[in-house]
Amino acid sequence: MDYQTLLLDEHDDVLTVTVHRPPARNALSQRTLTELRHLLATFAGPRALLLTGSVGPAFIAGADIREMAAMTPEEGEQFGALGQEVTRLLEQLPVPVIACVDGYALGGGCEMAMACDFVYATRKAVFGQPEVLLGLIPGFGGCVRLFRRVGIAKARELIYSGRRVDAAEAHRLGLVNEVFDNREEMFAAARLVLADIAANSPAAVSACKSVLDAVDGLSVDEGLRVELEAFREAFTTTDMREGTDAFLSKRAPTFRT
Ligand code: CO8
Repeated sequence: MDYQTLLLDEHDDVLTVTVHRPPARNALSQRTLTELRHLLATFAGPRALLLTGSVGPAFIAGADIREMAAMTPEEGEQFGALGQEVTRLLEQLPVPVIACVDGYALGGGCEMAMACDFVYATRKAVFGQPEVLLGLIPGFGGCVRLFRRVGIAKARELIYSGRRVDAAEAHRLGLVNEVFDNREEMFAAARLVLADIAANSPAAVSACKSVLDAVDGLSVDEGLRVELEAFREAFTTTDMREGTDAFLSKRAPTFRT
C-alpha cells in the first residue's frame, strides 16, 4: 500500500510509525486508519513497534472532525468500526508496542495510545476524551479501555467532562508509564526498554501479551485457565528448552523464535 499519511522507519528491528498529517494536527482520517489497518494486518519482521505523531503540538488530535461532520449514522458506524479494528490490531500485535506521546493525545489519539502496551510521554503531552464537547462519544474503545486503566470513577469524570489532563496527572492516574523532559529522551528510553525486552524469549513475551489481553474482564478462575493453557504451550517451544538449559549451564540464552 502507498502510505500517504504514515512515515515508517525501521531501525534495530524496531518499526517506528509516525502519523503524519501536520495541517490537521495528525488527526485520524479514514485514509490514515485504512493505512494503519493495512500496516498492522501485514506486520511481520520487526521485534517491536513504536507509535508516534509528527513533530508539532499534537501526537494525534483525535479522529478527523471535518470528515465526521458530514457522516451519516451508517458511515459513522463504519468509521467507528475501522478505528476499533485498528486499536484491536495494535493491542493484539505479537510484539511490544510503545506509544510515544508528545503534545495532544485527544479523543481517538488517546484511544490509540491506550491500545499500546506502554505509554511514554513528554511534559508537553495532554490527554483527554473530549468527544462529548462535539456531541459524540469515544468510539475507538475509549469507554472500554479508559476505565481499565484509571478506574471507573476517574473514567466517568474524564469522559463526562471531556477535561484534558497534563502528563503529570496522566502519570499519576496510570494512563502514562513514564514522563520525559523532551522527545529525544522519550525515544531513547523507549528504544532501551524495547532492547531489554528483545533479549528475552519473543515467544514468551508474545504469550504473556496475549494472556494479559485475554484475561481482561475474566474471573480469577477463568483467567487462571487461560494462563495455564499458555503455560502448557510454553513447554512446546524451543525457547523454553534453550532458556532453562542456558540457566542450568550458567550461560546466556540464545532465543531463535
Ligand atoms: N480533526 C480534524 N482537523 C483537526 C483536528 C481533528 N481532530 N484537530 C485539529 N484539526 C485541524 C483544525 O481544524 C485546524 O485546521 P485549519 O488550519 O484548516 O483551520 C488545524 O488542525 C489546526 O488546529 P488548531 O488551530 O485548533 O490548532 P491548535 O494548536 O490551536 O490546537 C488542538 C490543537 C488542541 C489539538 C485543537 O486543534 C483541538 O482541540 N482539536 C480537536 C481535538 C478533539 O476534539 N479531538 C477529539 C475528536 S473526536 C474523536 O476523536 C472521536 C474518536 C471516536 C470516533 C468514533 C466515530 C464513530
